[in-house]
Amino acid sequence: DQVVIERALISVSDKTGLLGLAASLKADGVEIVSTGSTAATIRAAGYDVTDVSAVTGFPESLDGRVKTLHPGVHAGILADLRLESHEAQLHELGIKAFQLVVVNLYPFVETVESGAEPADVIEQIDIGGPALVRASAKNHANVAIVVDPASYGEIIEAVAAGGSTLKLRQKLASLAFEHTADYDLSVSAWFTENVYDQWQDDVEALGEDVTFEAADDEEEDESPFPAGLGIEVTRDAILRYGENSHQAAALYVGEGGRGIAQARQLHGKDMSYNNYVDADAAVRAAFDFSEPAVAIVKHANPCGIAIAKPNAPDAIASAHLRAHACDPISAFGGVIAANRVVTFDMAQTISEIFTEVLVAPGFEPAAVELLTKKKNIRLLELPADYERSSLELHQISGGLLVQETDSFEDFSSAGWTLVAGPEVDDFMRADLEFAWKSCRSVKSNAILLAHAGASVGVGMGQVNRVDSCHLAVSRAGERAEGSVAASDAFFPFADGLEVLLEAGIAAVVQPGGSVRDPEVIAAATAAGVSMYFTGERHFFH
Ligand code: 93A
Repeated sequence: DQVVIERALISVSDKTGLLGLAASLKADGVEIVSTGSTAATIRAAGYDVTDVSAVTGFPESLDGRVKTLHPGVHAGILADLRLESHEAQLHELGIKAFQLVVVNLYPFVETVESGAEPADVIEQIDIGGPALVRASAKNHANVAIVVDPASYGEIIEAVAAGGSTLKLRQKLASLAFEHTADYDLSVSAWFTENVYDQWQDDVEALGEDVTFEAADDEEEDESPFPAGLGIEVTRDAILRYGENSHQAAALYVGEGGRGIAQARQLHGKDMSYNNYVDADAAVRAAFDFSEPAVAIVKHANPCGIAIAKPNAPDAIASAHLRAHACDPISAFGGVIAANRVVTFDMAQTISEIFTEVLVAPGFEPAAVELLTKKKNIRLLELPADYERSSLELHQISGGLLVQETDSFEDFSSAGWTLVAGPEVDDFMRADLEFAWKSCRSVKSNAILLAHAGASVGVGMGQVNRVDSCHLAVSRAGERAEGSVAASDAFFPFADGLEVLLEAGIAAVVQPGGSVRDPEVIAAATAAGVSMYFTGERHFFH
């Protein structure tokens, strides 16, 4: 099992003991192949050395990133010369085998410790070196791998004694894999820490305060928008992370505001970024109604909205039950908003459904007592005089889009125009008004089917209206029959409406205004279904 050493590959960053090793190998007639500065060091001491580029026929390139990563090198290391086939292939390919590989890796840890910039640290992640080490260690039946100058003495002795023994090569292989594993652990640890540090830097860069200053030039201006926004926000909390775990995030709160950002958390784990986004969407939906209302939101879209008659017994609990019934599958893990105090009955139902956040203007003490027994739910109490911001800000790269909030003030059916079918009765009119309002908090393209003050099918966020119709109808199932439909914007063709008509909807409300309105009206008329135009659309993105 002794392997005679005729050819060695030496590629070392740490040149300790290198010349002693080279001198001894040369004295024993070993051919040495080396990379860049290793070859230069050996050659400068007067020893004969072959450049690795002469073996690969390829220059050391990409600033040294590719030196030994070449089949001319790796086949010479990985050939198992106990097999005739391997020997024959090497011969055919004109590749000579190595019996000794001496490598130590780029000084990654030392570079990190020197406080180098991340880009310089990354350059010190050795790729070719570990490949040499692992290949040699795998093929320890044929190759001795040395990763530490402390082992040079042992290998020098072995060469002088006629070659490496299997026992020595096995020991060296074990050390080699330990070495590359340690190395990779250091690299991995650096990534974790460095990414975390960058988060901290990002958060620091966010600063404590952000002020949208009024611009100096006070031009005469008719718009509701001041030249500067005059909104001052202060960092309130660093969130665990943003929309995803690799995004740093913080909550900034406006002075004197009364929105979701100022809500008081009564119970549960810290609020996350997504919790806030969903809670805001849920509250926005529930607070569009003056009647007791509940909205259940997932990924910023309602999967159930319902209202109850103000004088109904436990109206808010009933609104919740009916909102939940819209789409119980999606409601799992949802964020629930109520626009009234949460009662014990409502709490009891919710305690049986996995819910991320429950937000409301208040909670009955018995409801809090029950829900605080649940570890996973977050309870959020809105400021007593909760108010939505009157402006909506949407960040785009390099700026902010600002718009007035799309709020319902007096959007009753009184201003609608009947364009198809007969006038509806009061019950259906109330449902149409409910559907129209609810549909406003569904992301475009939005189609919402409703019955008796509750959504029964929601089609949201699709890139065409036909798909939203299909989605709403399929979610409603049999409940589509006899329900009313609302569409956040006009039907550009009759196709979407036809999906709803086929499902048996009884009435529809939509903005109107498409050049193809006549076709859409004709489809509703032919089906005997009442259709109202509101003249106003409610996109929501
Ligand atoms: O940049 S690398 O990942 N690409 C390679 O192909 C490669 N081959 C050997 N680093 C590579 N090496 C490493 O270069 C060795 O692990 C050793 O640490 C270093 C020796 O380079 P030089 O002889 O130029 O000092």
